Amino acid sequence: MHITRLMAVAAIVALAACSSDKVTAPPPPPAPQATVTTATGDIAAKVDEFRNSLGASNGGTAGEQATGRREINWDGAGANPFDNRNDFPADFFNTNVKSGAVFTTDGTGFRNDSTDFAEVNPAYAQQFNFFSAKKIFAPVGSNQLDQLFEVAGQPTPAVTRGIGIVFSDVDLADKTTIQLFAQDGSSLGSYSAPVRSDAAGLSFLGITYADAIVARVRITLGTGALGANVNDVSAGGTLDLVVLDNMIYGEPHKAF
Ligand SMILES: [Ca+2]
Ligand SMILES: [Ca+2]
Repeated sequence: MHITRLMAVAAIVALAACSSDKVTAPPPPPAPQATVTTATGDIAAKVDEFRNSLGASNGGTAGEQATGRREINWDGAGANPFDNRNDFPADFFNTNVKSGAVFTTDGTGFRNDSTDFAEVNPAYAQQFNFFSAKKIFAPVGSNQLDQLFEVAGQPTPAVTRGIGIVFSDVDLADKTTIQLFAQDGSSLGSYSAPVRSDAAGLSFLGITYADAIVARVRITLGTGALGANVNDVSAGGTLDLVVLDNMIYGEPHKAF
């Protein structure tokens, strides 16, 4: 009897503690609101709209700028020594050109290509197109790469408001994606590039936030890596092969 009464009291105390926790626990912070821009077919107007939403171009100006955007189009003469090879430097766009972007991949390298990757596989000349003439880009031995941000011209981690990417030859829905990560490594969300609407095959996907909260983006290109004997799903193959062209992102601001 006595023991039963004690247990009942203990249960009431435990319930009271639970109830008290519920009242005092702060509500979870709201998820940051993303603004998503997509286009396929004639994407030029939407790409310009996205550029303007980030502000004026800061080109390759070294040092953190207060506002504006950066853009990589792969076409500059400075990249010529690396064209059509498999060793494009991962930090080219914050050392040679000071645009605040560095790349990593689980593949074996990166390729900046002026031939629509025809030297990898002649069939690719019919698959891929550029948005900005005429070089396009892909990781080697993987269909995934990460972009990290640094203060322009410095090895200092940075965060950006967002990023937009032009993709070539998206055939399958929800396979070509941009996933964004905060400084603490948590995912802010994953978004899919639209399937191409015409033979020219370009798609655009851009994601921005009100504040610079993006420390890293993971870019997944279709369902497999390019290869000499690998054909696209639209050319008798089993994989959706996708490459990328212009990357447009908010000015990288020093991360704290
Ligand atoms: Ca280009
Ligand atoms: Ca494809």
